[in-house]
Amino acid sequence: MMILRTTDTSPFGRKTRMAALHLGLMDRIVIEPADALEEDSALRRENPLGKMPVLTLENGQRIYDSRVILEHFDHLAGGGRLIPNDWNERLAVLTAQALADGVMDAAVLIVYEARHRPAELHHQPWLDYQRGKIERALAWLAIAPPDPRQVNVGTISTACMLGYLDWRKQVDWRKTTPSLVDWLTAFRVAAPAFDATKASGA
Ligand SMILES: N[C@@H](CCC(=O)N[C@@H](CS)C(=O)NCC(=O)O)C(=O)O
Repeated sequence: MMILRTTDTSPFGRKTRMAALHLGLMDRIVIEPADALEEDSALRRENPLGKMPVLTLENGQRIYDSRVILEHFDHLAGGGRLIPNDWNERLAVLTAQALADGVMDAAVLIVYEARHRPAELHHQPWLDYQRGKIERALAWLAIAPPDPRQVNVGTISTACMLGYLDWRKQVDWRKTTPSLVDWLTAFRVAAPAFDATKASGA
Protein backbone atom coordinates (compact mmCIF):
# COMPACT_ATOMS: atom_id res chain seq x y z
CA MET A 1 0.00 0.00 0.00
CA MET A 2 1.05 3.61 -0.54
CA ILE A 3 0.77 6.03 2.37
CA LEU A 4 -0.57 9.51 1.68
CA ARG A 5 0.14 11.90 4.53
CA THR A 6 -2.20 14.89 4.58
CA THR A 7 -5.04 16.49 6.47
CA ASP A 8 -8.51 16.42 4.90
CA THR A 9 -8.57 20.21 4.77
CA SER A 10 -5.29 20.85 2.91
CA PRO A 11 -6.17 22.04 -0.60
CA PHE A 12 -2.94 20.53 -1.93
CA GLY A 13 -3.80 17.29 -0.15
CA ARG A 14 -7.25 17.42 -1.71
CA LYS A 15 -5.67 17.56 -5.17
CA THR A 16 -3.97 14.24 -4.45
CA ARG A 17 -7.01 12.62 -2.79
CA MET A 18 -9.19 13.74 -5.66
CA ALA A 19 -6.80 12.53 -8.36
CA ALA A 20 -6.46 9.13 -6.68
CA LEU A 21 -10.22 8.75 -6.37
CA HIS A 22 -10.83 9.87 -9.94
CA LEU A 23 -8.27 7.37 -11.26
CA GLY A 24 -9.54 4.48 -9.13
CA LEU A 25 -6.37 4.22 -7.05
CA MET A 26 -7.83 4.61 -3.57
CA ASP A 27 -7.68 0.88 -2.81
CA ARG A 28 -3.88 1.14 -3.04
CA ILE A 29 -3.60 4.10 -0.64
CA VAL A 30 -3.81 4.57 3.12
CA ILE A 31 -4.30 8.15 4.29
CA GLU A 32 -2.41 9.13 7.44
CA PRO A 33 -2.77 12.39 9.35
CA ALA A 34 -0.33 15.27 9.10
CA ASP A 35 0.47 18.08 11.49
CA ALA A 36 2.55 20.91 10.08
CA LEU A 37 3.09 22.51 13.50
CA GLU A 38 4.27 19.46 15.45
CA GLU A 39 8.06 19.57 15.82
CA ASP A 40 9.14 15.94 15.83
CA SER A 41 6.49 14.83 13.39
CA ALA A 42 6.27 12.14 10.73
CA LEU A 43 5.55 14.93 8.25
CA ARG A 44 8.86 16.67 8.96
CA ARG A 45 10.74 13.38 8.86
CA GLU A 46 9.19 12.55 5.50
CA ASN A 47 9.52 16.01 3.98
CA PRO A 48 12.15 18.39 5.42
CA LEU A 49 9.97 21.28 4.27
CA GLY A 50 7.28 20.11 6.68
CA LYS A 51 4.64 20.49 3.98
CA MET A 52 1.83 18.14 3.11
CA PRO A 53 0.98 16.13 1.09
CA VAL A 54 3.70 13.47 1.08
CA LEU A 55 3.31 10.08 -0.59
CA THR A 56 5.32 7.03 0.49
CA LEU A 57 5.46 4.49 -2.32
CA GLU A 58 5.28 0.72 -1.88
CA ASN A 59 9.11 0.56 -2.19
CA GLY A 60 9.52 3.12 0.61
CA GLN A 61 10.43 6.02 -1.69
CA ARG A 62 8.95 9.35 -0.58
CA ILE A 63 7.63 11.85 -3.06
CA TYR A 64 6.25 15.37 -2.76
CA ASP A 65 4.85 17.86 -3.58
CA SER A 66 1.26 17.56 -4.87
CA ARG A 67 2.41 18.09 -8.47
CA VAL A 68 4.84 15.19 -8.29
CA ILE A 69 2.25 12.99 -6.60
CA LEU A 70 -0.32 13.76 -9.32
CA GLU A 71 2.26 12.94 -11.97
CA HIS A 72 2.91 9.59 -10.27
CA PHE A 73 -0.81 8.79 -10.03
CA ASP A 74 -1.18 9.59 -13.72
CA HIS A 75 1.71 7.23 -14.47
CA LEU A 76 0.13 4.46 -12.35
CA ALA A 77 -3.13 4.92 -14.25
CA GLY A 78 -1.36 4.38 -17.56
CA GLY A 79 -0.31 7.97 -18.34
CA GLY A 80 -2.02 10.70 -20.31
CA ARG A 81 -5.10 10.70 -18.07
CA LEU A 82 -4.38 13.78 -15.93
CA ILE A 83 -1.41 15.17 -17.88
CA PRO A 84 -1.99 15.12 -21.64
CA ASN A 85 0.68 13.63 -23.89
CA ASP A 86 0.21 16.25 -26.60
CA TRP A 87 2.96 18.76 -25.83
CA ASN A 88 1.07 22.04 -26.23
CA GLU A 89 -1.92 20.70 -24.33
CA ARG A 90 0.43 19.43 -21.66
CA LEU A 91 2.04 22.86 -21.27
CA ALA A 92 -1.40 24.50 -21.01
CA VAL A 93 -2.62 22.02 -18.40
CA LEU A 94 0.58 22.28 -16.33
CA THR A 95 0.38 26.07 -16.49
CA ALA A 96 -3.24 25.98 -15.31
CA GLN A 97 -2.04 23.86 -12.39
CA ALA A 98 0.78 26.35 -11.64
CA LEU A 99 -1.70 29.23 -11.62
CA ALA A 100 -4.11 27.49 -9.24
CA ASP A 101 -1.29 26.30 -7.00
CA GLY A 102 0.06 29.85 -6.89
CA VAL A 103 -3.33 31.13 -5.77
CA MET A 104 -3.40 28.47 -3.05
CA ASP A 105 0.12 29.44 -1.94
CA ALA A 106 -1.00 33.07 -1.58
CA ALA A 107 -4.23 32.03 0.15
CA VAL A 108 -2.34 29.78 2.58
CA LEU A 109 0.08 32.64 3.39
CA ILE A 110 -2.88 34.88 4.27
CA VAL A 111 -4.14 32.21 6.68
CA TYR A 112 -0.63 31.80 8.15
CA GLU A 113 -0.30 35.54 8.80
CA ALA A 114 -3.18 35.19 11.26
CA ARG A 115 -1.97 31.85 12.61
CA HIS A 116 1.73 32.52 13.06
CA ARG A 117 2.06 36.24 13.75
CA PRO A 118 0.61 38.21 16.64
CA ALA A 119 -2.22 40.55 15.65
CA GLU A 120 -0.13 43.70 16.22
CA LEU A 121 2.40 42.46 13.66
CA HIS A 122 -0.13 41.79 10.89
CA HIS A 123 1.01 43.81 7.92
CA GLN A 124 -1.87 44.90 5.71
CA PRO A 125 0.23 45.86 2.62
CA TRP A 126 1.69 42.36 2.60
CA LEU A 127 -1.76 40.78 2.94
CA ASP A 128 -2.98 43.01 0.09
CA TYR A 129 0.03 41.95 -1.97
CA GLN A 130 -0.96 38.29 -1.59
CA ARG A 131 -4.63 39.05 -2.19
CA GLY A 132 -3.65 40.86 -5.40
CA LYS A 133 -2.20 37.64 -6.78
CA ILE A 134 -5.47 35.83 -6.01
CA GLU A 135 -7.64 38.56 -7.55
CA ARG A 136 -5.56 38.82 -10.72
CA ALA A 137 -5.54 35.06 -11.18
CA LEU A 138 -9.31 34.82 -10.71
CA ALA A 139 -9.89 37.68 -13.18
CA TRP A 140 -7.65 35.90 -15.67
CA LEU A 141 -9.44 32.58 -15.11
CA ALA A 142 -12.83 34.23 -15.64
CA ILE A 143 -11.63 35.32 -19.10
CA ALA A 144 -9.73 32.17 -20.07
CA PRO A 145 -10.88 29.22 -17.96
CA PRO A 146 -9.70 25.69 -18.69
CA ASP A 147 -12.36 23.36 -20.16
CA PRO A 148 -14.40 22.22 -17.11
CA ARG A 149 -15.45 18.98 -18.89
CA GLN A 150 -11.87 17.77 -18.82
CA VAL A 151 -10.42 16.30 -15.65
CA ASN A 152 -6.70 16.97 -15.55
CA VAL A 153 -4.11 18.43 -13.15
CA GLY A 154 -5.11 21.95 -14.24
CA THR A 155 -8.84 21.61 -13.62
CA ILE A 156 -8.35 19.54 -10.44
CA SER A 157 -6.09 22.25 -9.01
CA THR A 158 -8.45 25.03 -10.08
CA ALA A 159 -11.42 23.35 -8.40
CA CYS A 160 -9.46 22.64 -5.19
CA MET A 161 -8.34 26.27 -5.18
CA LEU A 162 -11.95 27.54 -5.47
CA GLY A 163 -13.03 25.12 -2.75
CA TYR A 164 -10.30 26.41 -0.46
CA LEU A 165 -11.33 30.05 -1.07
CA ASP A 166 -14.94 29.03 -0.27
CA TRP A 167 -13.79 27.68 3.07
CA ARG A 168 -11.26 30.31 4.17
CA LYS A 169 -12.92 33.25 2.38
CA GLN A 170 -9.74 35.17 1.53
CA VAL A 171 -11.80 36.68 -1.32
CA ASP A 172 -15.48 36.50 -2.31
CA TRP A 173 -14.83 34.89 -5.71
CA ARG A 174 -18.48 33.87 -6.23
CA LYS A 175 -19.41 37.55 -6.23
CA THR A 176 -16.44 39.01 -8.13
CA THR A 177 -16.17 36.26 -10.78
CA PRO A 178 -19.65 34.65 -11.10
CA SER A 179 -18.73 32.85 -14.33
CA LEU A 180 -16.44 30.66 -12.24
CA VAL A 181 -19.50 29.49 -10.29
CA ASP A 182 -20.82 28.02 -13.56
CA TRP A 183 -17.37 26.67 -14.26
CA LEU A 184 -17.29 24.81 -10.95
CA THR A 185 -20.83 23.48 -11.46
CA ALA A 186 -19.80 22.00 -14.81
CA PHE A 187 -16.59 20.57 -13.38
CA ARG A 188 -18.42 18.87 -10.49
CA VAL A 189 -20.48 16.95 -13.06
CA ALA A 190 -17.35 15.84 -14.91
CA ALA A 191 -15.49 15.00 -11.69
CA PRO A 192 -17.67 13.62 -8.86
CA ALA A 193 -14.41 13.05 -6.96
CA PHE A 194 -14.42 16.78 -6.20
CA ASP A 195 -17.54 16.63 -4.01
CA ALA A 196 -16.48 13.27 -2.61
CA THR A 197 -13.24 14.75 -1.25
CA LYS A 198 -14.77 17.79 0.45
CA ALA A 199 -13.60 17.81 4.07
CA SER A 200 -16.35 17.87 6.64
CA GLY A 201 -16.57 21.38 8.06
CA ALA A 202 -14.42 22.86 5.27
N1 LIG B 1 3.80 23.15 -3.33
C1 LIG B 1 3.28 22.30 -2.27
C2 LIG B 1 2.52 23.16 -1.26
C3 LIG B 1 2.10 22.35 -0.04
C4 LIG B 1 1.63 23.24 1.11
O1 LIG B 1 1.87 24.45 1.14
N2 LIG B 1 0.94 22.60 2.07
C5 LIG B 1 0.53 23.31 3.27
C6 LIG B 1 -0.83 22.83 3.76
S1 LIG B 1 -2.13 23.31 2.67
C7 LIG B 1 1.53 23.01 4.37
O2 LIG B 1 1.85 21.86 4.59
N3 LIG B 1 2.00 24.05 5.06
C8 LIG B 1 2.89 23.95 6.16
C9 LIG B 1 4.04 24.89 6.04
O3 LIG B 1 4.12 25.64 5.05
O4 LIG B 1 4.87 24.89 6.94
C10 LIG B 1 2.39 21.21 -2.88
O5 LIG B 1 1.96 21.38 -4.03
O6 LIG B 1 2.18 20.17 -2.26
